Amino acid sequence: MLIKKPSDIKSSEITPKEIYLHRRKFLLGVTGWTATVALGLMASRSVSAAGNGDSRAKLEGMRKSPLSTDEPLNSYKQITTYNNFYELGTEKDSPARNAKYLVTRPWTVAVEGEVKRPKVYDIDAFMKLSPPEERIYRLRCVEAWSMVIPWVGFPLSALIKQAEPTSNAKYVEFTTLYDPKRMPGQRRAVLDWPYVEGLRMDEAMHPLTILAVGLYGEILPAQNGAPLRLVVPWKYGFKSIKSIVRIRFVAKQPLTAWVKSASHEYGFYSNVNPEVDHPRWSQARERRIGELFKRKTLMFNGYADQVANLYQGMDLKINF
Ligand SMILES: Nc1nc2c(c(=O)[nH]1)N[C@H]1C(S)=C(S)[C@@H](COP(=O)(O)O)O[C@H]1N2
Ligand SMILES: [Mo]
Repeated sequence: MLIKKPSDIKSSEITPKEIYLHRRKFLLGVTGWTATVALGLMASRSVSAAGNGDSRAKLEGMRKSPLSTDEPLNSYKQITTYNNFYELGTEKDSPARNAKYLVTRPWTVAVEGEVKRPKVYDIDAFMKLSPPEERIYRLRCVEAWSMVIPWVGFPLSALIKQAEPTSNAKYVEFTTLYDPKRMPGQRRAVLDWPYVEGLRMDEAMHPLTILAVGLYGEILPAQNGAPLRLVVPWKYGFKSIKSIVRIRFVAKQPLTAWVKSASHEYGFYSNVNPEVDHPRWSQARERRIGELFKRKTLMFNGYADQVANLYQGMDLKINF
């Protein structure tokens, strides 16, 4: 059986981390490449489950990634109940409470713009584009807290290679679903909906940049951006846009939702940088969710060795 129902599995919030890690090693070691198939089957099975808001469909066979951090993980409960997802409400616990509204089937992802092979994918086909990996990344929110999250996903570069961008493509623009029925937070003008984010092409192609479809070995819960979200670990969390319906290749730097709403506070790059404060608070330190004392924030969220070269010659105080 590739798919386990919730009743067959111990939920990771009650599984001690050591056991989870052990089980993970086992799964990663044994099953290997059946993952793509598992994902596809899982995705079709989850059609009904996705609607009732409590699906815990298991993904198996993920490959382990050398790009993962070995820091202690935040718990499944922390990761799924302390969220920023304004389309599902602005309190930290509202995305989990409103998750039931975000029905994720049917769902399509349009890949378009400056590409030789534009395509509208059904989400289940999209998830089979590339074998999923487990990627344990730090996530640093601009609000000066952080978590360590075991994502499941594949490099954005795999999609980009399939789409074959033209030489005009300099940036990638991502757009979240606009549907106030499924995203009740969009009934209030908190942001100019839909949420839009963007990356420069070299950032999008970087091996650390992934499209996530799961976490803790299970399909992504709605509150974490189901069915598909971006994860860019060296940037503030808001760059990691959730519930994507469109990926567009463009010549000009996209006008992102946060730059549009407050360009003096949020820049296009938004690289984690302890030396550049937010106008209203310091970015020098952060609170790891679950810990008592603050820790120092690291340049590029600790990924400087891998990404600093992308910004050589740029003034990161101007390009914040
Ligand atoms: N569409 C959309 N994507 C979003 C957000 C949002 O409000 N809407 N919040 C961002 C912010 S501020 C953070 S910190 C991360 C949080 O991701 P998580 O809830 O999975 O930890 O999602 C980001 N992606
Ligand atoms: Mo954030």
